[in-house]
Amino acid sequence: PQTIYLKDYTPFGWQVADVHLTVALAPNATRVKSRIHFVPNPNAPEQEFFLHGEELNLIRAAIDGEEVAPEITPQGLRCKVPSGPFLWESEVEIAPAENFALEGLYMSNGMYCTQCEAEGFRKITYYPDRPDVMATFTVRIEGDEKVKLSNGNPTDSGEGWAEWHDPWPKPAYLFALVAGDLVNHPGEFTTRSGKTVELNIWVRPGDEDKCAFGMEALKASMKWDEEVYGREYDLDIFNIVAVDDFNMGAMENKGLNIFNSSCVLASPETSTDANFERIEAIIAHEYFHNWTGNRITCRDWFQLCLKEGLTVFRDSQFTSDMRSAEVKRISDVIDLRARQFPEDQGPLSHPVRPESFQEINNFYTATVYEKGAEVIGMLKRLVGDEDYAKALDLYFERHDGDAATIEDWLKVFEDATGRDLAQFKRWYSQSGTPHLSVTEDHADGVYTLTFKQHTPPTPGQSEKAPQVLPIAVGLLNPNGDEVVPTTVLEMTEAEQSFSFDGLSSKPVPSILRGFSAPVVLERETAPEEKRFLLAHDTDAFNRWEASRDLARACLYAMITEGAGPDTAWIDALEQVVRDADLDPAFRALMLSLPTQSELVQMLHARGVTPDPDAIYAATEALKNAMAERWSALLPALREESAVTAAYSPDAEQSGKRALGNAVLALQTRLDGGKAAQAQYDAADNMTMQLSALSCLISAGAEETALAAFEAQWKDDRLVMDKWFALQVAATAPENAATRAGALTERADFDWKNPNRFRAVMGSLAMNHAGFHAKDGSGYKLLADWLIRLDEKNPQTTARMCSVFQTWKRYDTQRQALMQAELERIAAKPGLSRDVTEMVTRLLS
Ligand code: BAL
Ligand code: ZN
Repeated sequence: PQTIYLKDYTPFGWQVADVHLTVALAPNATRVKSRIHFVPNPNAPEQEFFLHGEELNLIRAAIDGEEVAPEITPQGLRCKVPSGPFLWESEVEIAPAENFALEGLYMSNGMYCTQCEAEGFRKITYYPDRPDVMATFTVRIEGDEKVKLSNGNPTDSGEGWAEWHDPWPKPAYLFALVAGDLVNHPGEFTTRSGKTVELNIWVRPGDEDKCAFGMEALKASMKWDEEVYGREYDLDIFNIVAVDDFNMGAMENKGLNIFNSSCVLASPETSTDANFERIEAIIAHEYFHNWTGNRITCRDWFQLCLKEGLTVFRDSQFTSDMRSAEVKRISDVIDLRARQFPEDQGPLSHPVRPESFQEINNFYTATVYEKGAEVIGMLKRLVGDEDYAKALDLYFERHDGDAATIEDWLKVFEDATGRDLAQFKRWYSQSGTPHLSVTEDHADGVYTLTFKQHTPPTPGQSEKAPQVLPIAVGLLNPNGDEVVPTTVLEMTEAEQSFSFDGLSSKPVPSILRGFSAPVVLERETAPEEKRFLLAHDTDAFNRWEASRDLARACLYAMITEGAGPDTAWIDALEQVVRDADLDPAFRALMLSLPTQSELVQMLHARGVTPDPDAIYAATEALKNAMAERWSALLPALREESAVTAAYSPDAEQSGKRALGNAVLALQTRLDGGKAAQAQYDAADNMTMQLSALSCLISAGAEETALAAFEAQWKDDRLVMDKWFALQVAATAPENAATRAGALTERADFDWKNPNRFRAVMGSLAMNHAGFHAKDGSGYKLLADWLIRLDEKNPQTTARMCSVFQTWKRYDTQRQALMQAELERIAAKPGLSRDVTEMVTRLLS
């Protein structure tokens, strides 16, 4: 496959004045006619006229009304064109019913829908399918389907046809079309300038009762973006459509957002609290793209983080405002460490703005999204809230209607704040996770912290330069009072000291408050100091982190030295967990132990080969010790966290349920599932039902509940995804691969549906010791299915290959087994470009 480089960027030779499409729908023979006005681009070098196009059957092409015979290649077509402006017309035929890649125009449960980002539009018609070519679109849809939707505003319709016009110039990746027998949940929003916007969530008949929450989340997002970023909606209508077969979570097509049904449909009976929160965040994320992504888009796909990092940052701000900012921050860091850190520290490591790719779909990663958002968080911390707001205003003012770059983005901050961001820009070009170490000194009333940073080499980058690190620090005196409130130290050197005067006694530092930079903090601290911070730190993140550090240290000793559980930590934690003045959601997070992925990273960083079975055994032993030590406390905690009011997915109730269910998991270790069975039987919402089921599976006491759950929910695809997933994720490691394999034998294992495939195979990878079973059965099962799925859906297959990204960290036997599976995948004849790139990088 061809490698594409950022340095080779060249503008397209023509601008597109407007696009008219007529799409005549038929499952196996949809006809797409295009009429496109091209005008030579004065800012582009001379070039041949090339339009992208893949898997299209060209029926006719004409220039200014005269038929032409272009040269067709697997990637598109070349044609001789006039030197001035001209009208291009083409007609192609495509088969949406045979499109299982779910890119371009395809069918899902009888409805037509599209996914064009990144490069799917070229599977619909011949076009310069690149984000810097922006045009207005007029779309006519012909077909018998009751509902026919496209971008922009509806302009006209009649029996068997509907027309839409999008007045905002956009790249082709934001094109969308939906047609089907759908029903809508309507709503309305009045913008701050008094314009009424029609809102709809379109679903399959039967799902109408699962739209109300999404609609409220949409309205809240629209209001929030006006209040916080001054951004108003710009069309008469905003449509959301739920689709069952979808590769990603959702897509921000202009005025017509298409959602994986799992990311929009919600009801208390079928969705967990976590589902509700995620749905709220994704609806906000896609809506926020209307400005950060659509009105201002990316010049090329290397700039993906320009819209994704910023929009993830914005949606995390939104969730922080809607719920608890502290809980959101801790949850984001758990996620960053579980997904982005391993990526940044392994063979798939790449900069937030990559400089080359073969298949752009492989770069919709935690690095581009989540580290991209962290970079913006650091920028905001460095310039301050006021200057951040000034810079964003300037960004919207200066670049509205542009296809912009990271250079444009940083220039706005430089111009708005007078700062030089040349060094800060390394966050976009340098891959890898910086390690930050710190030593302290106290003499003559002066307390000094000395930091050292270094970033280990990553693929293609052996030498690393120092990054700009905003290090938020607070100091506590020995009584636990804060003597220096949170202060941001700006580190720019490889080694740098910062001093604080007037401190007669040596303070206790709270370093990297709020996880102010995405680094690995290396600091050997006495357990007493950690317990002190656990008890006294005013920064919620660092309070949580102090406990996490103690848990990591305890598990390290258990794994490597066969030590027993750290009862001093368990007792210190108890004080926090039983503190009724603290948010129950925070207390629930305090109860969660380091993820297996986090432990693998820690062991690897300390030169210990991680043994998945030992990690599992130590974690189990620690949980058992917590349960036993707190046997009297647990029932009281569950009572305290009981919710008696009618179900609401709000932060308050869901926090209580999170605490209660974390406690239930511990209780199950003492009673073998008795309390869990009682909760299962009494549950009237999915959060309580599913947590109870999870506990029963962990206890090996699930047979009755599992069957009851299946009988109750067999007709609900999204709930059954949970049933599939939980059995594999929560089962004992020795059963995981067998169980996953057995589930794939079922008639309702619809493996072409990405949600169902991920429910089983993604959960297998999540069952760490199960996936890494010594006999290689987990690896083999997954590889068998990846090979099979690649023939239908390369994008989902390629994403799932990343579960092998830590393969070189394990013992030689496991390494050899994983390498063999990766090589088996690589050797598959006809392997997709997507998967070829992934396995090549993994094996390099
Ligand atoms: N643009 C792809 C889906 C998302 O990030 O919103
Ligand atoms: Zn996005």
